[in-house]
Amino acid sequence: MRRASSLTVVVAVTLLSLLLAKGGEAAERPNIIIIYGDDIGFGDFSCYGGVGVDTANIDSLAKSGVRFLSAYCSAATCTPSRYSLLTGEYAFRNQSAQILPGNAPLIIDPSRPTIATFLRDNGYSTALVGKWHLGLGSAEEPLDWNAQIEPGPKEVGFDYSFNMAATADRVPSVYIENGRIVNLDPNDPVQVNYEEMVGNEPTGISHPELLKVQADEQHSGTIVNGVSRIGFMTGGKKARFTDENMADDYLGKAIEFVDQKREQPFFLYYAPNENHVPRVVHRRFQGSTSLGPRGDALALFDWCIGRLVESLKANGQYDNTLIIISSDNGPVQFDGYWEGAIENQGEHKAAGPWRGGKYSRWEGGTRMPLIVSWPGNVTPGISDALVSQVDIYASVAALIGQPMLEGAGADGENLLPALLGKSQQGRDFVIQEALTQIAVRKGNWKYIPPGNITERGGIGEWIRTTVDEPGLLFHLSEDPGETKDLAADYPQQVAEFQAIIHRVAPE
Ligand code: NG6
Ligand code: CA
Repeated sequence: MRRASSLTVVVAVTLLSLLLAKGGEAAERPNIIIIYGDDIGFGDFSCYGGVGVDTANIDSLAKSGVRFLSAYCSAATCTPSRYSLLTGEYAFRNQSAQILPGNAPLIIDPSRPTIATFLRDNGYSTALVGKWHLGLGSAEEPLDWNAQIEPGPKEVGFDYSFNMAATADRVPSVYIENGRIVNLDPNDPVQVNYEEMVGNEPTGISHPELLKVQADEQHSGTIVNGVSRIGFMTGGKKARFTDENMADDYLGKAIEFVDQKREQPFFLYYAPNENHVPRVVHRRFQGSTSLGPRGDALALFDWCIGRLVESLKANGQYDNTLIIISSDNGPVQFDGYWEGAIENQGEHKAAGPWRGGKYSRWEGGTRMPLIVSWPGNVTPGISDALVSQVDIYASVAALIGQPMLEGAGADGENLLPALLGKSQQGRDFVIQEALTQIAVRKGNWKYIPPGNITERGGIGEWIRTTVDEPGLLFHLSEDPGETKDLAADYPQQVAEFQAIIHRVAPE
């Protein structure tokens, strides 16, 4: 038998890899990046009508990708939404999936496979960079912050992690890399307490003169970097983060991770702090928008996305990377710190046309910006398909053509064709949650069962609305502001919603 010449071999191998890259294996195993903003509302990006802040990098991905108008996060606060995104299960099924203190134990049972576990088991290299807020350590014993911090991201599927424990406004104000506090001096151990003071460091109450930004009582615990936080910590002086550098720190780690993954498909869950409080951004961005620190943080978020995309392009990874951009809950202006967000918002409508924002069962609480980009593989456009972040896991499983792992959350639907802009067909209805109470959107209708609705009002103010029997019913396309309750006029419609709730979310 004649041996193939080396030229023939080279040609064959090249053809084969081209084939794989085009329609075969490589195309079904794109890199996947979920960029998860914090407290960013439906109307915050310029492509969604935001004014006073230019999100050119996000807008450009939206233009070549799909921009969704009826996309939802699972809840109007962080922890439950992140829980649903990773598990594919509605958060109201897990009683612990509520805003967590910084020293809460991990609320995802490590025996339950997340989207990260799933992708890791299917050959992906997986990473978390940024905000976690799903708890660390086990519920059985108090966490020692100075040892290996586990279980945590690794035990629920992330090969690599560089994260803060909870939020930037909660202690401990340190980064954790692969379960270890970064720059921890063993002679200066970290202690964290949410009930009482630990150590003798200044707090927002004892030393207000040390503060860069004034805070409410809740945010007046230990002062780190001139910002008082929720909770108390002591020790770990060298390990504490600097808010002004946080976006750059996370971006640096995200870029480092993707740079290393040129041969293996990767999944990056990139969760920057922006636009959560405290909004203490880098000097480069201070005053860069007309909206004050809240707008500056949005501009910074957009800039980070631009740099990440640039780096994917430089590495030749961009065309084979599915990028999903969204947020964990609706917007809030004042959330504990006097940053001027209300005073400076001008014409900008952070929740777009929707009522309410973070914490609330009004649309603004959970109706999110969502952009899906994957050059050559999405049909660019604007989509009104009803999709929820709880569907991302099942859709990604469909994308790579593998069944979800046993024990995965069962609330998600495979909406891959909709997410790729190939179909306008979304889910039939979606459950929205806010502070453990729910609402349902189906078609043009939205139903809010009896209970109450909580939202932030002005500075330091909360608004609570009581919802009586039989609940509130709104027609969203005719009444996006949820002002005209039609429950009394459409009892049949209300009954249909109640049946959905009875079936999907029984008490
Ligand atoms: C709330 C905090 C708020 C913010 C939120 C969590 C008070 C009064 N408010 O409890 O400032 O930290 O929790 O935000 O403490 S989230 O986006 O992580 O859900
Ligand atoms: Ca949030």
